[in-house]
Amino acid sequence: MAFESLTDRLTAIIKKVRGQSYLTEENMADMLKEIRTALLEADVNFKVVKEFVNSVKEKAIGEKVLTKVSPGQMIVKIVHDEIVELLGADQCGLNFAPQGRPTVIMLCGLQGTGKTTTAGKLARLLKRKMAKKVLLVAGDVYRPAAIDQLNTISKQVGVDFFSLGDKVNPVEISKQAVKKAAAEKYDVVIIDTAGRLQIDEKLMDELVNIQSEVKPDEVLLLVDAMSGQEAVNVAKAFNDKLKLTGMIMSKLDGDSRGGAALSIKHLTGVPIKYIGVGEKLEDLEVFHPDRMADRILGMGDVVSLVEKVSEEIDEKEAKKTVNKMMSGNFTLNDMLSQLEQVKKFANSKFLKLIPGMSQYANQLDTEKMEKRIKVMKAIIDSMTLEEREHPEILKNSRKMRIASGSGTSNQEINQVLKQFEMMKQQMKDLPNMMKSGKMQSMMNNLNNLKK
Ligand SMILES: Nc1nc2c(ncn2[C@@H]2O[C@H](COP(=O)(O)OP(=O)(O)OP(=O)(O)O)[C@@H](O)[C@H]2O)c(=O)[nH]1
Ligand SMILES: [Mg+2]
Repeated sequence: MAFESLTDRLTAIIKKVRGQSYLTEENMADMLKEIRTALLEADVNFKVVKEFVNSVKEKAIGEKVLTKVSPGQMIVKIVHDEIVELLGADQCGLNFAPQGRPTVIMLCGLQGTGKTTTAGKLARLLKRKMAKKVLLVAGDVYRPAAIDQLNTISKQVGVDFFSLGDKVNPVEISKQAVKKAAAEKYDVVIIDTAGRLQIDEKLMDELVNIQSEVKPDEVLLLVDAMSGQEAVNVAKAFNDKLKLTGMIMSKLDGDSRGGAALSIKHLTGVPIKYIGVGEKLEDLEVFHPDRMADRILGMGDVVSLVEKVSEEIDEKEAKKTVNKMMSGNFTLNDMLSQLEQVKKFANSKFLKLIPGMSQYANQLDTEKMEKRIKVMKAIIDSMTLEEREHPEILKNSRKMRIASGSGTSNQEINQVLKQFEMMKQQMKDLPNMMKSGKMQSMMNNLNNLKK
């Protein structure tokens, strides 16, 4: 069962209780049972689930529920706080070395968990957000092309790259890299290491040797969110040998079993420091337990939403469009840029983070939307400025010209115009729709783009 479904499920459960004025033993038992099932299906370890459910129950019963707060609100808060507690009450950043020597970060984990990609993501983050001078070190000499992969990534990020080829052993490579970094005043050294399909002695010994040679400030384990329960055993094994300082859960964007995050934290005590939310180098986020709990509960993650949006969408541009939309001066050009943003939005999984919107996120088919937007763009590009501002002047002769200019048909142009009229109308109605919960009809219309 997917991580998203856990969100949906808990949302549904809480909705049930929300409607009731009293929290009875009976309706709480139902809810706890469903929470239990949902957590188990989301791959949270059964021991963790048992403790979790018990502690929610204890707290709920212990509290006086018949106060000003509604029972529903209370349960939401208790469940929320429990999840935060389970994930680690505070967010924790990276440990940096004291002034005068570079911080050394070693990434480890099974094959394909995202070590190399995350090395690049971390380098990008450290460079851009903290202005650090970073050296990426190719410590995987076994997989063919691993060195090239990291080299390419380092170029994309714009940080330096260190390799001694594939004939020197990774312990020596790491040692020399750190030496160079100290001499050349790098702030951070990130060592990418080799992965294995399963934990094996040789891999572990090598990692232990690198660790004792260069004494990393951070030993971070990459855990693939899709790997489910098994991830717990892997994390335990790595932690036993290496005393991990943290873990990074990758692929939380996918159809992932995020329940493992809860279990690993609970069973190993190793804090989750970052999460990977996509294949691109910017898809790394600081892990916030409270936000994650909000997300699990479907309450929306407004803070990280705002951060992301302001990073990727030009706020002024968006404001201009919104004002235009609301005032009714919405043009074809606006529609195009609007759809581009919606697409960006849906692609970046923003939708899931907006309170109440997670249930709609899966309904958007972004690929088809993309194709449709291309056609639309071709059509609009073939219009004159006047036509774009006043599509009502588009009669047959003009449409024929546009069709041949854009390689589309009369019918497709009519579709775009119809879509435009619809959106224009909806944009005017948007404030009311938000209030009256008519978002579904808007989603249906967005999906009309699919054809
Ligand atoms: N969707 C998604 N894909 C990711 C994420 N992180 C990594 N990937 C993808 O996972 C695949 C494996 O990533 P790598 O970084 O090469 O993994 P690795 O641990 O270095 O693999 P080995 O070196 O072979 O052990 C690549 O296709 C990445 O693009 C993530 O957060 N989300
Ligand atoms: Mg790799």
